Amino acid sequence: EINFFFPQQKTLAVIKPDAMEQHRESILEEIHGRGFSVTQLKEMVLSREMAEEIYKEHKEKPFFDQLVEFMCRGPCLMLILTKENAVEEWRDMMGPTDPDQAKVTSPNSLRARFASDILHNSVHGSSNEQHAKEKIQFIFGDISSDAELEGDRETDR
Ligand code: RTP
Ligand code: MG
Repeated sequence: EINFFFPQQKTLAVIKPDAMEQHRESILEEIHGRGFSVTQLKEMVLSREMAEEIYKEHKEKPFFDQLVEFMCRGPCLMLILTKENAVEEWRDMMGPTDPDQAKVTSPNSLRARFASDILHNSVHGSSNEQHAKEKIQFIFGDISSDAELEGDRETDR
């Protein structure tokens, strides 16, 4: 039997302030149900500066100020999700940015079910692996790889 090797990938997922009270548990259950490992998790109220950094690629967009304000209005849950193809799979689970579109094209997606509108759309996910690495580093600092963590545990015994 041939064993194919699928490398693990990490992505940054955020449960946005609009979804924290009502939908946080359902979203977490679904994340686990789809086979993601949550390798780090942190609840925090983002500062303006942090929200601007996370979304700096959108600095020139007309919705940038509203977006930053929204992201700072209450606690967010920041998660590192680990799985094969995690970036694409998490975006697939989220669905399109606009819930009105999501309801048509991806009715089972998180945004179709939990988002209120194109701004207040319940979840964030890195758009590519490079962004995932940068934003994870920004939010969580230097994280050891799982292999390194295993190694540490080995020497602790
Ligand atoms: P995200 O970055 O949060 O995962 O969302 P996304 O890739 O699906 O969408 P993106 O274009 O990166 O936009 C980032 C977030 O900005 C808000 N937005 N508002 N009012 C508007 O037209 C508008 N467009 C985008 C949403 O919160 C979106 O998720
Ligand atoms: Mg985006």
